[in-house]
Amino acid sequence: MRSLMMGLAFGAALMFSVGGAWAYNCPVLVSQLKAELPKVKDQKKKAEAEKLTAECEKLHTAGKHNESVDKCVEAGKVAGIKLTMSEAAQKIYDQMHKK
Ligand SMILES: [Cu+2]
Repeated sequence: MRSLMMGLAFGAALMFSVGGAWAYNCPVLVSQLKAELPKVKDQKKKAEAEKLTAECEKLHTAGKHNESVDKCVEAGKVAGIKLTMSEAAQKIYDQMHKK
């Protein structure tokens, strides 16, 4: 019983810390996009990526970090911007998207 409680407490702590790192990742991606977007020459791609970046920010504010990161990654792909995530965030992202 005691070990189960410890396990639960540990699990909750782990989830919290990972969730924290994950949530923190959206603003990191948004700032990377915003720094690179002005350099995008293709106006159509730029506009599309700007729209996706705005959605990413909105979703992050709404607490939907999974969807938010997805939008940012999509924006990066559209605009050809290489985004870098923290190692922890990259792991979660890979896990979410492995089939
Ligand atoms: Cu977020």
